[in-house]
Amino acid sequence: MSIREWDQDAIRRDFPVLRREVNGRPLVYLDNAATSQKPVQVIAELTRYYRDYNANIHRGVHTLSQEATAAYEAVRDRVVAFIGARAPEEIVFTRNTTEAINLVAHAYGRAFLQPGDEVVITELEHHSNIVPWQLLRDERGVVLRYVPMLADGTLDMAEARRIIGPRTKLLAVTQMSNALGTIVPVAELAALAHQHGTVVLVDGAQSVPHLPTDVAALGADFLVFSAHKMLGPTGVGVLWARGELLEAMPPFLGGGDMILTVTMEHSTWNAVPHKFEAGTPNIADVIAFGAALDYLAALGMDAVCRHERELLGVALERLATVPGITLYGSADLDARGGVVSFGLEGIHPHDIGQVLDGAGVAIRAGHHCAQPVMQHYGIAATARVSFYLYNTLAEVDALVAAVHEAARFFGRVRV
Ligand code: 7TS
Repeated sequence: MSIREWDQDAIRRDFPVLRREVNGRPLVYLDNAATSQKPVQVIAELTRYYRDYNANIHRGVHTLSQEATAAYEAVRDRVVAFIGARAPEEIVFTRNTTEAINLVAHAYGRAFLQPGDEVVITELEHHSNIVPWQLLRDERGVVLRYVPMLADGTLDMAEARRIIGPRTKLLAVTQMSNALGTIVPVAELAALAHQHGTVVLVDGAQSVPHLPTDVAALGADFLVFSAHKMLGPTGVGVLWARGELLEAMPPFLGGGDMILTVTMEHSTWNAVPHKFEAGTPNIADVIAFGAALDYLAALGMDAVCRHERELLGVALERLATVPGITLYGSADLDARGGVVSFGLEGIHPHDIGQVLDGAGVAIRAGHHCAQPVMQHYGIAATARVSFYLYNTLAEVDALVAAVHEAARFFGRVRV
Protein backbone atom coordinates (compact mmCIF):
# COMPACT_ATOMS: atom_id res chain seq x y z
CA MET A 1 0.00 0.00 0.00
CA SER A 2 1.39 3.33 -0.96
CA ILE A 3 0.65 6.22 1.36
CA ARG A 4 2.27 8.54 -1.10
CA GLU A 5 1.65 8.89 -4.81
CA TRP A 6 4.56 7.81 -6.99
CA ASP A 7 6.10 11.19 -7.79
CA GLN A 8 9.32 10.57 -9.70
CA ASP A 9 10.53 14.17 -9.54
CA ALA A 10 9.94 14.40 -5.81
CA ILE A 11 11.77 11.11 -5.27
CA ARG A 12 14.75 12.30 -7.29
CA ARG A 13 14.91 15.55 -5.34
CA ASP A 14 15.42 13.48 -2.18
CA PHE A 15 18.73 12.11 -3.53
CA PRO A 16 21.28 14.94 -3.67
CA VAL A 17 23.91 12.91 -5.54
CA LEU A 18 21.57 12.53 -8.50
CA ARG A 19 22.09 16.24 -9.23
CA ARG A 20 25.77 15.55 -9.97
CA GLU A 21 27.41 15.61 -13.31
CA VAL A 22 30.01 13.01 -14.24
CA ASN A 23 32.34 13.72 -17.15
CA GLY A 24 30.21 16.69 -18.09
CA ARG A 25 27.00 14.66 -18.33
CA PRO A 26 24.19 14.20 -15.80
CA LEU A 27 24.92 11.19 -13.59
CA VAL A 28 22.87 8.13 -14.52
CA TYR A 29 23.41 5.81 -11.57
CA LEU A 30 22.75 2.20 -12.58
CA ASP A 31 24.92 0.31 -10.10
CA ASN A 32 22.27 -0.18 -7.46
CA ALA A 33 22.91 -3.88 -6.96
CA ALA A 34 26.34 -2.89 -5.61
CA THR A 35 24.98 -0.15 -3.37
CA SER A 36 22.10 2.31 -3.52
CA GLN A 37 22.22 6.07 -3.15
CA LYS A 38 20.92 7.69 0.06
CA PRO A 39 18.05 10.14 0.45
CA VAL A 40 18.31 13.36 2.50
CA GLN A 41 16.10 11.74 5.15
CA VAL A 42 18.80 9.14 5.87
CA ILE A 43 21.65 11.64 5.73
CA ALA A 44 19.75 13.96 8.10
CA GLU A 45 19.10 11.17 10.60
CA LEU A 46 22.79 10.34 10.67
CA THR A 47 23.71 13.97 11.26
CA ARG A 48 21.01 14.38 13.90
CA TYR A 49 22.36 11.46 15.92
CA TYR A 50 25.93 12.77 15.95
CA ARG A 51 24.82 16.36 16.53
CA ASP A 52 22.18 15.85 19.19
CA TYR A 53 22.51 12.63 21.16
CA ASN A 54 25.67 10.65 20.34
CA ALA A 55 26.27 8.15 23.17
CA ASN A 56 26.97 4.49 23.66
CA ILE A 57 23.90 2.31 24.10
CA HIS A 58 22.62 -0.29 26.58
CA ARG A 59 24.93 0.90 29.31
CA GLY A 60 24.30 4.48 30.30
CA VAL A 61 21.85 5.86 32.80
CA HIS A 62 22.35 9.31 31.36
CA THR A 63 19.84 10.91 29.02
CA LEU A 64 21.89 10.78 25.84
CA SER A 65 22.56 7.07 26.25
CA GLN A 66 18.89 6.42 26.88
CA GLU A 67 17.90 8.40 23.80
CA ALA A 68 20.45 6.60 21.64
CA THR A 69 19.36 3.20 23.01
CA ALA A 70 15.72 3.97 22.32
CA ALA A 71 16.45 5.16 18.76
CA TYR A 72 18.62 2.09 18.03
CA GLU A 73 16.09 -0.38 19.44
CA ALA A 74 13.22 1.35 17.62
CA VAL A 75 14.87 0.40 14.32
CA ARG A 76 14.59 -3.27 15.29
CA ASP A 77 10.81 -2.73 15.45
CA ARG A 78 10.85 -1.08 12.02
CA VAL A 79 12.73 -4.08 10.58
CA VAL A 80 10.13 -6.39 12.16
CA ALA A 81 7.34 -4.49 10.42
CA PHE A 82 9.24 -4.29 7.11
CA ILE A 83 9.76 -8.05 6.76
CA GLY A 84 6.70 -9.35 8.59
CA ALA A 85 8.68 -10.79 11.51
CA ARG A 86 7.09 -11.48 14.89
CA ALA A 87 9.35 -9.82 17.43
CA PRO A 88 12.40 -7.55 17.76
CA GLU A 89 14.24 -10.40 19.51
CA GLU A 90 14.43 -12.09 16.10
CA ILE A 91 16.46 -9.24 14.58
CA VAL A 92 20.25 -9.19 14.91
CA PHE A 93 22.22 -6.25 13.50
CA THR A 94 25.45 -7.22 11.77
CA ARG A 95 27.87 -5.30 9.55
CA ASN A 96 26.37 -6.61 6.30
CA THR A 97 24.88 -9.65 4.60
CA THR A 98 28.29 -11.29 4.45
CA GLU A 99 28.74 -11.10 8.22
CA ALA A 100 25.20 -12.37 8.79
CA ILE A 101 25.86 -15.48 6.67
CA ASN A 102 29.18 -16.05 8.44
CA LEU A 103 27.38 -15.73 11.77
CA VAL A 104 24.99 -18.52 10.78
CA ALA A 105 27.79 -20.68 9.36
CA HIS A 106 29.77 -20.30 12.57
CA ALA A 107 27.12 -20.33 15.27
CA TYR A 108 24.53 -22.63 13.69
CA GLY A 109 26.88 -24.62 11.46
CA ARG A 110 29.44 -25.45 14.12
CA ALA A 111 26.87 -26.33 16.75
CA PHE A 112 24.37 -28.30 14.71
CA LEU A 113 26.04 -29.76 11.61
CA GLN A 114 27.95 -33.04 11.77
CA PRO A 115 30.50 -34.50 9.36
CA GLY A 116 28.62 -35.96 6.39
CA ASP A 117 25.61 -33.65 6.79
CA GLU A 118 24.76 -31.88 3.55
CA VAL A 119 24.60 -28.14 3.01
CA VAL A 120 22.89 -27.29 -0.27
CA ILE A 121 23.47 -23.98 -2.04
CA THR A 122 23.06 -23.01 -5.71
CA GLU A 123 25.12 -22.07 -8.71
CA LEU A 124 23.50 -18.61 -8.61
CA GLU A 125 24.98 -17.57 -5.27
CA HIS A 126 27.09 -14.54 -4.50
CA HIS A 127 30.51 -15.49 -3.08
CA SER A 128 29.20 -14.46 0.35
CA ASN A 129 26.87 -17.42 0.27
CA ILE A 130 29.48 -19.85 -1.05
CA VAL A 131 32.75 -19.22 0.76
CA PRO A 132 31.47 -19.47 4.38
CA TRP A 133 30.04 -22.91 3.53
CA GLN A 134 33.28 -24.02 1.85
CA LEU A 135 35.15 -22.97 5.00
CA LEU A 136 32.69 -24.93 7.13
CA ARG A 137 33.06 -27.94 4.82
CA ASP A 138 36.83 -27.83 5.13
CA GLU A 139 36.70 -27.48 8.90
CA ARG A 140 33.79 -29.76 9.72
CA GLY A 141 33.56 -32.28 6.92
CA VAL A 142 30.06 -31.34 5.91
CA VAL A 143 29.22 -32.06 2.27
CA LEU A 144 28.53 -29.03 0.08
CA ARG A 145 26.17 -29.56 -2.85
CA TYR A 146 24.97 -27.14 -5.53
CA VAL A 147 21.63 -26.89 -7.27
CA PRO A 148 22.59 -26.05 -10.88
CA MET A 149 21.18 -23.20 -12.91
CA LEU A 150 19.74 -23.43 -16.41
CA ALA A 151 20.92 -21.41 -19.42
CA ASP A 152 18.07 -18.91 -18.95
CA GLY A 153 19.42 -18.01 -15.51
CA THR A 154 16.71 -19.80 -13.54
CA LEU A 155 17.35 -22.57 -11.08
CA ASP A 156 16.97 -26.19 -12.20
CA MET A 157 14.03 -27.05 -9.96
CA ALA A 158 13.98 -30.71 -11.06
CA GLU A 159 17.58 -31.01 -9.81
CA ALA A 160 16.63 -29.13 -6.64
CA ARG A 161 13.98 -31.77 -5.93
CA ARG A 162 16.56 -34.49 -6.52
CA ILE A 163 19.35 -32.95 -4.45
CA ILE A 164 17.39 -31.71 -1.43
CA GLY A 165 16.67 -34.76 0.70
CA PRO A 166 16.91 -36.34 4.13
CA ARG A 167 20.65 -35.71 4.35
CA THR A 168 20.21 -31.96 3.67
CA LYS A 169 20.56 -30.22 6.99
CA LEU A 170 20.80 -26.69 5.65
CA LEU A 171 19.69 -25.00 2.43
CA ALA A 172 21.19 -21.55 1.77
CA VAL A 173 19.81 -19.81 -1.29
CA THR A 174 19.62 -16.35 -2.76
CA GLN A 175 16.17 -14.92 -3.47
CA MET A 176 17.55 -12.87 -6.34
CA SER A 177 20.70 -13.37 -8.36
CA ASN A 178 22.86 -10.26 -8.22
CA ALA A 179 24.51 -11.16 -11.52
CA LEU A 180 21.37 -11.88 -13.57
CA GLY A 181 18.41 -10.58 -11.56
CA THR A 182 16.67 -13.96 -11.58
CA ILE A 183 14.13 -14.32 -8.79
CA VAL A 184 14.40 -17.76 -7.22
CA PRO A 185 11.19 -19.46 -5.98
CA VAL A 186 12.49 -19.64 -2.41
CA ALA A 187 9.10 -20.37 -0.85
CA GLU A 188 8.80 -23.50 -3.00
CA LEU A 189 12.36 -24.52 -2.12
CA ALA A 190 11.75 -23.86 1.57
CA ALA A 191 8.61 -26.00 1.53
CA LEU A 192 10.57 -28.79 -0.13
CA ALA A 193 13.41 -28.45 2.37
CA HIS A 194 11.10 -28.42 5.36
CA GLN A 195 9.64 -31.78 4.30
CA HIS A 196 13.07 -33.13 5.21
CA GLY A 197 13.48 -31.04 8.36
CA THR A 198 16.08 -28.86 6.61
CA VAL A 199 16.82 -25.39 7.98
CA VAL A 200 16.58 -22.70 5.28
CA LEU A 201 18.66 -19.53 4.97
CA VAL A 202 17.52 -16.99 2.39
CA ASP A 203 20.02 -14.45 1.11
CA GLY A 204 17.84 -11.38 0.65
CA ALA A 205 20.65 -8.94 -0.19
CA GLN A 206 19.12 -8.29 -3.62
CA SER A 207 15.48 -9.10 -2.95
CA VAL A 208 14.61 -7.28 0.28
CA PRO A 209 15.53 -3.87 -1.22
CA HIS A 210 13.34 -4.45 -4.28
CA LEU A 211 10.42 -6.79 -3.47
CA PRO A 212 7.81 -6.89 -0.71
CA THR A 213 9.11 -9.26 1.98
CA ASP A 214 7.13 -11.42 4.35
CA VAL A 215 9.23 -13.94 6.25
CA ALA A 216 6.18 -16.03 7.09
CA ALA A 217 5.29 -16.39 3.40
CA LEU A 218 8.92 -17.10 2.50
CA GLY A 219 8.98 -19.97 4.93
CA ALA A 220 12.61 -19.22 5.75
CA ASP A 221 14.37 -19.90 9.04
CA PHE A 222 17.07 -17.27 8.45
CA LEU A 223 16.90 -14.17 6.25
CA VAL A 224 19.89 -11.91 5.70
CA PHE A 225 20.24 -8.54 3.96
CA SER A 226 22.24 -5.29 3.88
CA ALA A 227 21.03 -1.76 4.68
CA HIS A 228 23.33 -0.12 2.13
CA LYS A 229 21.51 -1.70 -0.81
CA MET A 230 18.17 -0.29 0.38
CA LEU A 231 18.84 3.44 0.83
CA GLY A 232 20.53 2.95 4.20
CA PRO A 233 24.13 3.51 5.26
CA THR A 234 27.00 1.10 4.79
CA GLY A 235 28.06 -0.98 7.78
CA VAL A 236 24.65 -2.38 8.75
CA GLY A 237 23.30 -5.81 7.94
CA VAL A 238 20.35 -7.74 9.28
CA LEU A 239 20.03 -11.33 10.36
CA TRP A 240 16.45 -12.37 10.97
CA ALA A 241 16.02 -15.81 12.48
CA ARG A 242 13.25 -17.83 14.03
CA GLY A 243 13.53 -17.08 17.73
CA GLU A 244 14.08 -20.72 18.74
CA LEU A 245 17.14 -20.91 16.50
CA LEU A 246 18.76 -17.83 17.96
CA GLU A 247 18.06 -19.14 21.45
CA ALA A 248 19.67 -22.48 20.63
CA MET A 249 22.74 -21.10 18.84
CA PRO A 250 25.92 -20.35 20.76
CA PRO A 251 27.43 -16.85 20.36
CA PHE A 252 29.43 -15.89 17.28
CA LEU A 253 31.69 -13.14 18.69
CA GLY A 254 32.47 -12.71 22.36
CA GLY A 255 32.87 -9.41 24.20
CA GLY A 256 30.94 -6.61 25.79
CA ASP A 257 27.15 -6.37 25.66
CA MET A 258 26.65 -10.01 24.67
CA ILE A 259 27.18 -11.31 28.21
CA LEU A 260 25.08 -11.44 31.33
CA THR A 261 27.88 -12.23 33.79
CA VAL A 262 31.61 -12.75 33.48
CA THR A 263 33.89 -14.32 36.05
CA MET A 264 37.52 -15.16 35.46
CA GLU A 265 36.46 -18.75 34.76
CA HIS A 266 33.25 -18.48 32.90
CA SER A 267 30.62 -16.27 31.26
CA THR A 268 26.89 -16.42 30.71
CA TRP A 269 25.07 -14.93 27.74
CA ASN A 270 22.78 -11.99 27.40
CA ALA A 271 19.29 -12.56 25.99
CA VAL A 272 18.79 -12.66 22.22
CA PRO A 273 19.34 -10.67 20.07
CA HIS A 274 22.04 -9.05 22.24
CA LYS A 275 23.86 -12.37 22.56
CA PHE A 276 24.86 -11.86 18.91
CA GLU A 277 25.79 -8.17 19.07
CA ALA A 278 29.17 -8.13 20.81
CA GLY A 279 30.86 -4.78 21.33
CA THR A 280 29.67 -1.29 20.47
CA PRO A 281 27.46 -1.68 17.42
CA ASN A 282 27.15 0.68 14.47
CA ILE A 283 24.73 2.88 16.39
CA ALA A 284 24.59 5.86 14.03
CA ASP A 285 24.11 3.83 10.89
CA VAL A 286 21.48 1.55 12.40
CA ILE A 287 19.53 4.63 13.47
CA ALA A 288 19.83 6.15 9.99
CA PHE A 289 18.76 2.81 8.48
CA GLY A 290 15.45 3.41 10.26
CA ALA A 291 14.88 6.44 8.00
CA ALA A 292 15.57 4.29 4.93
CA LEU A 293 12.98 1.74 6.06
CA ASP A 294 10.46 4.53 6.61
CA TYR A 295 11.18 5.88 3.15
CA LEU A 296 10.64 2.52 1.44
CA ALA A 297 7.57 1.72 3.52
CA ALA A 298 6.00 5.08 2.62
CA LEU A 299 6.45 4.40 -1.09
CA GLY A 300 5.33 0.81 -0.76
CA MET A 301 7.47 -2.08 -1.94
CA ASP A 302 4.82 -3.15 -4.48
CA ALA A 303 5.17 0.24 -6.12
CA VAL A 304 8.99 0.08 -6.02
CA CYS A 305 8.89 -3.34 -7.67
CA ARG A 306 6.39 -2.19 -10.34
CA HIS A 307 8.51 0.84 -11.18
CA GLU A 308 11.70 -1.16 -11.60
CA ARG A 309 9.97 -3.78 -13.68
CA GLU A 310 8.72 -1.11 -16.08
CA LEU A 311 12.28 0.17 -16.51
CA LEU A 312 13.56 -3.40 -16.93
CA GLY A 313 11.01 -4.23 -19.64
CA VAL A 314 11.92 -1.16 -21.68
CA ALA A 315 15.67 -1.63 -21.15
CA LEU A 316 15.60 -5.29 -22.22
CA GLU A 317 13.58 -4.54 -25.33
CA ARG A 318 15.77 -1.64 -26.41
CA LEU A 319 19.15 -3.15 -25.51
CA ALA A 320 18.26 -6.23 -27.58
CA THR A 321 18.52 -4.02 -30.71
CA VAL A 322 22.20 -3.11 -30.08
CA PRO A 323 24.43 -4.86 -32.69
CA GLY A 324 26.59 -7.61 -31.19
CA ILE A 325 24.89 -7.64 -27.76
CA THR A 326 24.38 -10.77 -25.67
CA LEU A 327 21.88 -10.53 -22.83
CA TYR A 328 22.55 -13.09 -20.09
CA GLY A 329 19.55 -14.71 -18.44
CA SER A 330 16.16 -14.72 -20.08
CA ALA A 331 13.72 -15.47 -17.28
CA ASP A 332 10.21 -14.01 -17.67
CA LEU A 333 9.83 -10.40 -16.58
CA ASP A 334 7.80 -11.37 -13.53
CA ALA A 335 10.61 -13.70 -12.40
CA ARG A 336 13.25 -10.97 -12.62
CA GLY A 337 14.41 -8.03 -10.61
CA GLY A 338 15.74 -4.86 -12.20
CA VAL A 339 19.08 -6.24 -13.38
CA VAL A 340 20.43 -6.58 -16.94
CA SER A 341 23.71 -8.42 -17.51
CA PHE A 342 25.16 -8.17 -20.98
CA GLY A 343 28.20 -8.35 -23.19
CA LEU A 344 29.15 -6.80 -26.54
CA GLU A 345 30.90 -8.98 -29.08
CA GLY A 346 34.66 -8.45 -29.07
CA ILE A 347 34.60 -5.84 -26.28
CA HIS A 348 35.70 -6.41 -22.73
CA PRO A 349 32.98 -5.49 -20.20
CA HIS A 350 35.44 -3.15 -18.45
CA ASP A 351 35.77 -1.20 -21.69
CA ILE A 352 31.98 -1.01 -21.95
CA GLY A 353 31.93 0.33 -18.38
CA GLN A 354 34.53 2.92 -19.24
CA VAL A 355 32.72 4.22 -22.34
CA LEU A 356 29.48 4.40 -20.35
CA ASP A 357 31.21 6.28 -17.55
CA GLY A 358 32.36 8.78 -20.15
CA ALA A 359 28.67 9.37 -20.85
CA GLY A 360 27.90 9.75 -17.12
CA VAL A 361 26.34 6.27 -16.94
CA ALA A 362 27.55 4.25 -13.93
CA ILE A 363 27.29 0.49 -14.31
CA ARG A 364 29.31 -2.40 -12.94
CA ALA A 365 31.62 -4.53 -15.04
CA GLY A 366 33.15 -7.70 -13.69
CA HIS A 367 32.21 -11.07 -12.28
CA HIS A 368 29.93 -9.48 -9.65
CA CYS A 369 31.27 -11.83 -6.96
CA ALA A 370 29.29 -14.58 -8.66
CA GLN A 371 32.02 -16.41 -10.52
CA PRO A 372 30.11 -19.72 -10.80
CA VAL A 373 27.45 -17.85 -12.83
CA MET A 374 30.17 -16.51 -15.14
CA GLN A 375 31.67 -20.02 -15.40
CA HIS A 376 28.26 -21.36 -16.39
CA TYR A 377 28.29 -19.07 -19.43
CA GLY A 378 32.01 -19.61 -20.08
CA ILE A 379 32.83 -15.93 -19.64
CA ALA A 380 34.97 -13.95 -17.21
CA ALA A 381 32.71 -10.96 -16.75
CA THR A 382 29.59 -9.08 -17.85
CA ALA A 383 28.47 -5.47 -17.91
CA ARG A 384 25.63 -5.10 -15.43
CA VAL A 385 22.90 -2.49 -15.16
CA SER A 386 20.80 -2.45 -12.00
CA PHE A 387 17.84 -0.14 -11.35
CA TYR A 388 16.30 1.40 -8.29
CA LEU A 389 13.33 3.53 -7.44
CA TYR A 390 14.90 6.86 -8.50
CA ASN A 391 15.82 5.70 -12.02
CA THR A 392 13.75 6.97 -14.95
CA LEU A 393 12.81 6.03 -18.50
CA ALA A 394 14.94 8.99 -19.66
CA GLU A 395 17.89 7.30 -17.96
CA VAL A 396 17.11 4.08 -19.83
CA ASP A 397 17.33 6.20 -23.02
CA ALA A 398 20.72 7.53 -21.91
CA LEU A 399 21.90 3.99 -21.15
CA VAL A 400 20.79 2.58 -24.48
CA ALA A 401 22.37 5.50 -26.37
CA ALA A 402 25.64 4.99 -24.48
CA VAL A 403 25.67 1.23 -25.18
CA HIS A 404 25.08 1.94 -28.88
CA GLU A 405 27.97 4.39 -28.69
CA ALA A 406 30.22 1.74 -27.13
CA ALA A 407 29.29 -0.79 -29.83
CA ARG A 408 30.00 1.80 -32.57
CA PHE A 409 33.20 3.05 -30.96
CA PHE A 410 34.79 -0.35 -30.57
CA GLY A 411 33.43 -1.51 -33.91
CA ARG A 412 35.31 1.39 -35.51
CA VAL A 413 38.47 0.78 -33.51
CA ARG A 414 38.54 -2.88 -34.64
CA VAL A 415 38.58 -2.02 -38.39
N1 7TS B 1 24.41 -11.68 -1.45
C1 7TS B 1 24.04 -11.13 -2.61
C2 7TS B 1 22.97 -11.78 -3.43
C3 7TS B 1 24.64 -9.93 -3.01
O1 7TS B 1 24.25 -9.37 -4.16
C4 7TS B 1 25.62 -9.34 -2.21
C5 7TS B 1 26.36 -8.10 -2.63
C6 7TS B 1 25.95 -9.95 -1.01
C7 7TS B 1 25.33 -11.13 -0.65
C8 7TS B 1 26.96 -9.37 -0.06
O2 7TS B 1 26.46 -8.19 0.47
P1 7TS B 1 27.39 -7.31 1.42
O3 7TS B 1 26.53 -6.14 1.78
O4 7TS B 1 27.75 -8.16 2.56
O5 7TS B 1 28.59 -6.93 0.58
N2 7TS B 1 26.35 -7.85 -4.00
C9 7TS B 1 27.13 -6.94 -4.66
C10 7TS B 1 27.05 -6.72 -6.03
O6 7TS B 1 26.27 -7.29 -6.77
N3 7TS B 1 27.94 -5.78 -6.37
O7 7TS B 1 28.59 -5.38 -5.26
C11 7TS B 1 28.08 -6.10 -4.20
